[in-house]
Amino acid sequence: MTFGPDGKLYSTIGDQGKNQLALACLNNQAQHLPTADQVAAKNWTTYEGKVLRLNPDGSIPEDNPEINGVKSHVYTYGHRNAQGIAVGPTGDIYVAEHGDDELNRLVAGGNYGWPYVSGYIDDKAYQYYNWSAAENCSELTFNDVAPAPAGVTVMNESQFNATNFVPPIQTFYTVDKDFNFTEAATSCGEMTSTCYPTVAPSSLRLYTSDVIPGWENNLMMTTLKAGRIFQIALNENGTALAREPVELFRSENRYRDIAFDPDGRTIYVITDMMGPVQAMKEGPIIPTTTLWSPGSLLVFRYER
Ligand SMILES: [Ca+2]
Ligand SMILES: [Ca+2]
Repeated sequence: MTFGPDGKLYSTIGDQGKNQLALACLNNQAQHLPTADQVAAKNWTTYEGKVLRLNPDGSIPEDNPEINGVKSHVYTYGHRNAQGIAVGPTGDIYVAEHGDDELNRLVAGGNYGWPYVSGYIDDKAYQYYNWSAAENCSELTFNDVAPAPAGVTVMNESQFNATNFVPPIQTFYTVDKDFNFTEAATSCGEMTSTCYPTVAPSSLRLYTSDVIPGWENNLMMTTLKAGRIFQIALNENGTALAREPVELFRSENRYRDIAFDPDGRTIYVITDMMGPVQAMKEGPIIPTTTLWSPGSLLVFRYER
């Protein structure tokens, strides 16, 4: 959650893992929008997979977008799990999305694609398997790498044609079409997803000081399974990256959140207590759960 420059609160809600794993038979709400009746009844069940814009007293701002004819707290939708949110140097708001591994710039009323699209509409490895719509869903065994069983409908990204679709300004890093899921499952077992090239973004913060050269007005994005923090420079109007992200602080740690001391040279990072991270070694990715600094507050200091 963050305050915007407009004095409103922006709050993210993930899709709650619906249509996946143990919750495969529950309908994913990320593309579902509230009806006028639901808003009147304060029924917020469709708010999963959204970014909300609220007055600080919790009420719906009068200038919130009207989406499909209904004004609600919903500011943007079609999100998977936006764990990081930050105001950028131009006053625009950015979210770092865990699970489809995107950096998004929020546009009022925008549809960010999930679960129909992950990253760009490019028909890479991702297809939408609608498990929850299968009549026999409870009898099926969930599997996110094998062909869909009978009853589960499959949709290619290119079949999604919402006019308000907003592509990410960067992905980190979408699994390609020729990725060998079987090989990853063999070498990584239950931690298969740790071996995908995606990074599992967690938090997002803006560095505003001029102390560290080249960092002013850059976004810093922490990641869980990749063991690194990405330094992200935006272009002048904040609509795209100015250059490739820079990878910092590589370790065997799951970085949960980052904060900057007002002195501009001290950087605080908290880590997860447990969980898989990509091991630091050459060759194919393998996971490790032996973390260097589990459940720690780390301090990095710029000395020059
Ligand atoms: Ca998206
Ligand atoms: Ca894609």
